[in-house]
Amino acid sequence: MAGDYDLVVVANRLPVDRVEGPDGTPSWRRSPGGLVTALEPVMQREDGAWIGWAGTPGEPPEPFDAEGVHCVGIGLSAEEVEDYYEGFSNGTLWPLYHDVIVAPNYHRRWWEAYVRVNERFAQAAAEQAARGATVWVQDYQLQLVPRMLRRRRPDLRIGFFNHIPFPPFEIFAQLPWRGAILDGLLGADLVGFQRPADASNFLRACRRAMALPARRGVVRLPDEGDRQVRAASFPISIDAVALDELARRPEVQERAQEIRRDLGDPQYVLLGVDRLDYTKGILHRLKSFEELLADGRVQVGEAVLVQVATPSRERVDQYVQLRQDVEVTVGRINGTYAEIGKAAVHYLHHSYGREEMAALFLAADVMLVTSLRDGMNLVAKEYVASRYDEKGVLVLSEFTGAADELGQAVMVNPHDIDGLKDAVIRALHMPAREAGRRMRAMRRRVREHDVQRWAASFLEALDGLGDQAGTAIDLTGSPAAGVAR
Ligand code: GDG
Repeated sequence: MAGDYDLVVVANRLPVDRVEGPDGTPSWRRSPGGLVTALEPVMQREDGAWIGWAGTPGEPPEPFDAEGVHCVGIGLSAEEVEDYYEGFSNGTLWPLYHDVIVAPNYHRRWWEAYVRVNERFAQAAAEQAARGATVWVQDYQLQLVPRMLRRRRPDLRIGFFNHIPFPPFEIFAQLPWRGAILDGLLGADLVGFQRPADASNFLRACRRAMALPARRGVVRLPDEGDRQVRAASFPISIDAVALDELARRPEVQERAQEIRRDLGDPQYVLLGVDRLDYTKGILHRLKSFEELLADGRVQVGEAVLVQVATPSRERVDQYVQLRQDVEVTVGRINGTYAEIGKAAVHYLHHSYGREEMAALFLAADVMLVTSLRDGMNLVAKEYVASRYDEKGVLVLSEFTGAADELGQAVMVNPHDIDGLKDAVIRALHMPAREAGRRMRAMRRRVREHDVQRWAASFLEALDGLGDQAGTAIDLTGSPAAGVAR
């Protein structure tokens, strides 16, 4: 029952969005995500297939080819979208894995849907993968797929990458289905995480919940002939060169100047760009800015905060609540401090094109990334990659994966509002030479560790494991992955 594809990516979403032409004819356009950028070259070279949900409930589209990738759609009923996606993925796992910032909900019906949908993804992967192929499963929505796939196809080489944090065992232990999730992941040959700390948390969970020998980045499975599963960190990144080039375009630079003019030519532009998600620390950011205005340490007209909050998961209760809280807070700040023609906060609840994002990054003197917990945070890296002029200061939460790499940012603990306020003032007043030195160092890091290198290092590590007859994958660059203890 083997298929034709030597490399199969399994992700919650397909790498394309459905668009309708003026006459109503549907077509597929590449979605802007980093994962697509990272994998596109290798998918094209390796005869790759991509398995994912098309993003709307109902029957899946027929398999189709787009941008050199064979796309296989998975169908989800409206009820499965509610239970598997909004429910178990985003109402249980997402808050649990982000240190229970909000309380996770545990519902057996959600779990049953998660199992059922994971089976469907695993079955599709089993049908597409050629004998000895490599299958790369992405993220927390599909943690059971590695095991389900191995049962069907023991000949495959299976990798899994978790884009969000893996929590400490004391938190993970809450999950009623913790053993099943770990067993699901242990179906893989290689389990990748953003930070070494996430890999360590996973290994500890294997020891504590499964009583398995798990040391020095390897879990041994005595019941499976001592098969070994490797766990390591592979910090994800962005297409740094593409963003640098975009930011250098004259029309993007002009747009950046126009944005500053439209904001009333303030001395300081502060910027936040996030999905509207409670993990991103948007309320903490707003509170510190409000207090700086109240204390008179920044003045309206002199400084303005632009907050892009991209709509996200709008049917999940906690996101409805967050949106209300953010909008009440922005309204209060502007009501109290704004003057006619001089807003304190520009709150933008929409998503923008890549050019506009690059122009916003260029227009911002200070970028505020204040996540309470974040697997990586690509926005921090995107800001750095756009600043070809070596200007601008990044204020970065220590609770992001990016903080492991961007040590020259102004680091903050977003829970410490006084510390956050001081960090913002420090960023606003940082001498240009110091800001330039820090930005140069961060730019070097992001350029050298880009998303292509991330994908190559994961696939190389996977390819170098085990004795299954995997197809060798031709990749350039050979960065060492971090091994967790
Ligand atoms: C998860 C993990 C991890 C946002 N608004 C617009 C827009 N974006 C783009 C950003 C960035 C991406 O979306 C968001 O990535 P982040 O990494 O910041 O955050 P999550 O969405 O939470 O992603 C995270 C990531 O997976 C990858 O592994 O880093 O920790 O939570 O690229 O630029 N892009 C455009 N318009 C918008 O309005 N074009």
